[in-house]
Amino acid sequence: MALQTHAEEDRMVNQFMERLQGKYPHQKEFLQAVHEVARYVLPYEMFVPEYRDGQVLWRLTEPDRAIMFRVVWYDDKGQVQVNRGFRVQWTNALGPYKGGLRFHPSVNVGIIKFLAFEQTFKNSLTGLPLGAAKGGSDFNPQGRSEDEIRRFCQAFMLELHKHIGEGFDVPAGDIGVGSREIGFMYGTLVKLRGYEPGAFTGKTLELGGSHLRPEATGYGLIYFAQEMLRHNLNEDLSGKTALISGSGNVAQFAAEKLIELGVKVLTLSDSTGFVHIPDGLTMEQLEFVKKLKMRRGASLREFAEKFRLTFYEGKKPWSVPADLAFPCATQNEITEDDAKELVKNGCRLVAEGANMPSTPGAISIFLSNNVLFGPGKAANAGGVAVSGLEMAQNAQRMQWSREEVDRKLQEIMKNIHAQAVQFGEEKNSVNYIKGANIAGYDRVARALVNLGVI
Ligand code: NDP
Ligand code: 2IT
Repeated sequence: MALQTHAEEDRMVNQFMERLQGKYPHQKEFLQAVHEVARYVLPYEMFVPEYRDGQVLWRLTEPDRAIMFRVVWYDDKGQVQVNRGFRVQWTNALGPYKGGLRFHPSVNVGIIKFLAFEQTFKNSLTGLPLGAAKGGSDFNPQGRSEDEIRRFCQAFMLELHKHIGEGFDVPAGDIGVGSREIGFMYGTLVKLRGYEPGAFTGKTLELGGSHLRPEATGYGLIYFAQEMLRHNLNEDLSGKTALISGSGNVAQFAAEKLIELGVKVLTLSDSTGFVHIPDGLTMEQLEFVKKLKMRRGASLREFAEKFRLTFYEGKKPWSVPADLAFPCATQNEITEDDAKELVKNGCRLVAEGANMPSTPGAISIFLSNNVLFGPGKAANAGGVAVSGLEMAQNAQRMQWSREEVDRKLQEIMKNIHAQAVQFGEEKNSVNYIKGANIAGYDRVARALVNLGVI
């Protein structure tokens, strides 16, 4: 087949997106996530007759099913609260539906769809037998007591338990959901159905969780960044400076690994603002943040006050000069202007701990300025990868050592990096978005073709 011109490729991608936009005009995050994939995958799909004729990417723009439900519970004042619950099961072509649950007031069907769509390619990249899903609720845990959080989790599970299970659909955590919430939800499932540790990952060790699952996303992110630096610049992380956004699960353990590797972490942030740490975050300070953030809704202002650091209310950290940036909070947190600021200040690598934290405009700025850019579906895949290892341990009725899980996590992150390089290598650089998208797509596409048109 003749090579297509850029104009032909653009036309094909635009037509594809117009068709999708016609169906889901208001789901902007979902459309954004599909566009980022389609612009690289559609031109590739054209060259593989089984994929093209099977309209594989178009099929992958619809989930297997989307479940929406009412969650009703009593708050501490005895008042009835009503929330919306979601579970979007995208595809089980490669394994059981797999992906986290997010509790955040911004959650709606478009957000859960973008996350489940992204999860499809991410889970494929891990090389493990993992399908894709995402779920959650518009419940806001901030300022809620532990009793309220437990009651909400139980009410949420009264419906969700009908749709999940070992070997079928295996949820885990995401924003607002950590091992405590997983414990409450799994506890409800145990009460309703009996012992079934394979129905959730991200459990505590006592409940059959895996060593290193809490650390996995953050550590994996830094292992991935290490590979990027070595492959492209033949450099190590040691001695560099870094910005981190967020101060939750992913941010905390990205920071921990960076400190361990001799990197100065200059910032952390949350939904109230960011803290500047000119001398670099210490382990003692990080322990304080971990404890502080166990209280959902606690502001980093308390951390700044305790250690006499400057807190920038309502601001993001991207204007602080640093070598590396790790967005670990939420979607679209790096705008085009933020990206320009990062480039102007000499940032050389951005690796996404969060899902889709960079806007399309920001990504263009990074790519056109030769900033090494590691997209979330590759860079943050360590979390779901160790979830996959947790499922393997549960199936074996075994618990592997921390060292063994860490070894496997490092191997998986190296392998994801190698796949992204294989499919993303360009003349003088690696386009990691292209590489991750095509490599992730290729494995799931092959599975879908082998399964027939279903
Ligand atoms: P947490 O709930 O533990 O932490 C989230 C952090 O991001 C908090 O500091 C929170 O601030 C901040 N944040 C959340 N929403 C916003 C917002 N709208 N504006 C500003 N700050 C915000 O979640 P995780 O660390 O688990 O998740 C962070 C990101 O990483 C998400 O994009 C998630 O999808 C992604 N991810 C998570 C994985 C995991 O295993 N947990 C795996 C792969 C990706 P505050 O404390 O004020 O609420
Ligand atoms: O975005 C993600 O990959 C996660 N929140 C983790 C999913 C999982 O099933 O471990």
